[in-house]
Amino acid sequence: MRFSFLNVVRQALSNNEGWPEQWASPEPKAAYDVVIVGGGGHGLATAYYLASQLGVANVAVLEKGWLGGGNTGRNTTILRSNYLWEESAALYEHALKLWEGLSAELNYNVMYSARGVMMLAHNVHDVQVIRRHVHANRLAGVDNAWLTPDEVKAFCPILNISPDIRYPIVGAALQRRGGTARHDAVAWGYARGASARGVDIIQNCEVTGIRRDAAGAVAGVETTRGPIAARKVGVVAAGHSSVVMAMAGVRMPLDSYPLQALVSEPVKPMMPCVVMSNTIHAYMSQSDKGEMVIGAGTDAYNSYSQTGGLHIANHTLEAICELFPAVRRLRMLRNWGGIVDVTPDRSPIIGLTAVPGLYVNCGWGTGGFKATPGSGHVFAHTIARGEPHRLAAPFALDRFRSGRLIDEAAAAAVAH
Ligand code: FAD
Ligand code: PYC
Repeated sequence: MRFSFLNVVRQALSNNEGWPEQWASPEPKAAYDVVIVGGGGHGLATAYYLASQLGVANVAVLEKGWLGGGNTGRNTTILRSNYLWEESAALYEHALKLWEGLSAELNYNVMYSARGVMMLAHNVHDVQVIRRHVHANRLAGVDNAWLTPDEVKAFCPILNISPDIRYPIVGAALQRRGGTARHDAVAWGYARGASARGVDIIQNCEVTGIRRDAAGAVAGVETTRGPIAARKVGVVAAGHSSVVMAMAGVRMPLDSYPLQALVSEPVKPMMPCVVMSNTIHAYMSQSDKGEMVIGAGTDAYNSYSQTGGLHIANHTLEAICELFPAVRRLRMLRNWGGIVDVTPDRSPIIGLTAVPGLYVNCGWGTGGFKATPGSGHVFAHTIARGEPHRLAAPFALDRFRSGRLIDEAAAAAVAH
């Protein structure tokens, strides 16, 4: 059933009891044309575009837990495309353009809000790096502007721009088209759209092995719900990508770290934009419910624990209290972590592998939510055609052999 004014009124009159399930939950079939491992936003978007644009609907998305229960439902929802290199700016800009029309495309409100993302500079080094990004972005046709401290204050009045604090604000970059979206709505919207087009969405189904035929090509997967045959398998498992890829004998250049976030009790609207500081590993925005959404940096060691060190969160809160004195007395409601998959050059890996039929989309680290629609779109093309999409080509796994790295360490948020 479509979400329309008429249907909303009809359902309201019948106590909202007539809405159907948003996606079907079938038993897995014995075989599919394509199996996607991972029911986060990227995996679901891939399945959606395979079915909606590429005529490949005999697809299963296998998720070991619940949809969006990985980093998709754990992230702080910041969207922007202000990356340094042309390859990255093109990919993230492709995603940002898709965000702009996504609610209409999916007939599902993903609550995209272009409220502006400001990245603070605190010292001379920050100024040089951030201004370089502003110039590079403008040359690539991506909106970004340099602000003085007074302009920063005008854009976000609760910021403390006193020069006498530990982390003084000496300027900032502002991407006005950046903003936020509702994270789980993105997973649900893509799941609903994919399911309506014939994709099987299978939760509580962990992939435990990748089967290969005598020639070494992919033949299917082993799962906790039995074997499933498929000639094409796309791995989109974020922090567990290296674990899943190892099942096919492929070693990935990835480190998995905890990254954590917190939300405060809800308060009336006090913050009109997103503010990030990579230097001090702290950023904040306000959710539509009124909670202040705060994020920290990655832990300094590898781990698969979805928590993160207390000292990391404490450090972030100290910085947040200094930058935003108005939030000092707020109580924190929840704190959680996700496992982020970080590559040596802080850019994602999208494409084919040395194993015929095995495709991978990972390495989004601390910054992949913003890429969800673009990532799914280019990965779907890559899987359907058996060759990299034009925007995905620079992000192939073999760049770690050829040396054609795309170093985005300075653009990656929380400076991991
Ligand atoms: P996920 O949503 O993690 O999906 C992968 C799925 O694979 C999981 O659901 C997992 O259960 C499943 N899976 C794993 N192994 C198996 C298996 N063997 N079998 C079946 N399923 C399996 N990015 C931004 O752009 N902006 C932000 O503000 C931002 N903030 C962040 C804040 C935090 C605290 C965290 C943790 C991350 C943040 N990110 C942010 C990064 C972003 O969340 C991720 O890059 C993005 O969500 C990755 O999406 P995904 O679909 O690839 O991964
Ligand atoms: O990539 O913009 C980002 C981001 C912000 C917080 C975590 N990641």
